[in-house]
Amino acid sequence: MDKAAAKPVGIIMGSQSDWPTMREAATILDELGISYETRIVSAHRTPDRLWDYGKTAVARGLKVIIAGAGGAAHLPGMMASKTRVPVIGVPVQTRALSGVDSLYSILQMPKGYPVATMAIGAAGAANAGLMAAGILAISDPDLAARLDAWRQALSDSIPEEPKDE
Ligand code: RP5
Repeated sequence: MDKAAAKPVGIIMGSQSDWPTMREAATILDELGISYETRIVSAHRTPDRLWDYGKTAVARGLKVIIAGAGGAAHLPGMMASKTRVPVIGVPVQTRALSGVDSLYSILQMPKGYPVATMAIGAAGAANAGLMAAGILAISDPDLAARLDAWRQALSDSIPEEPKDE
């Protein structure tokens, strides 16, 4: 396989219902010109797919995996157990427990298999995209410049004083 042409980021999620949240990560990657793939990979409903994805991640040239799931959110941790590719976990907000269930399911990994856990919901997904960009920027000066510009633009957009709505 031509690793130079491989997509460096995999965005995976437990369900189609996670996509509105995980799209926030994809939007950031689009803005920064980072290519990625998207897959539905459920720890519970498609465990063989999870296994195959983790087993082939390094060989396929993935550099970072962003994994979002809700409820009993085992996908990020199981993926981290299967590949040394860094996994960034996004706790998807749930109706029953507001995503605290997702957060706790992703956060408390046992020593040896880390998941970089983001905030619950859309902000967490966007930050996962930015975290992935930061990791890739370590060895990509052009991307580093784009990320610096993105951060500066956000900073510049914040007014110094509040105004009446
Ligand atoms: C998890 O269960 C998924 O990540 C999703 O957040 C949640 C609910 O999935 P659906 O019932 O909407 O498919 O596995």
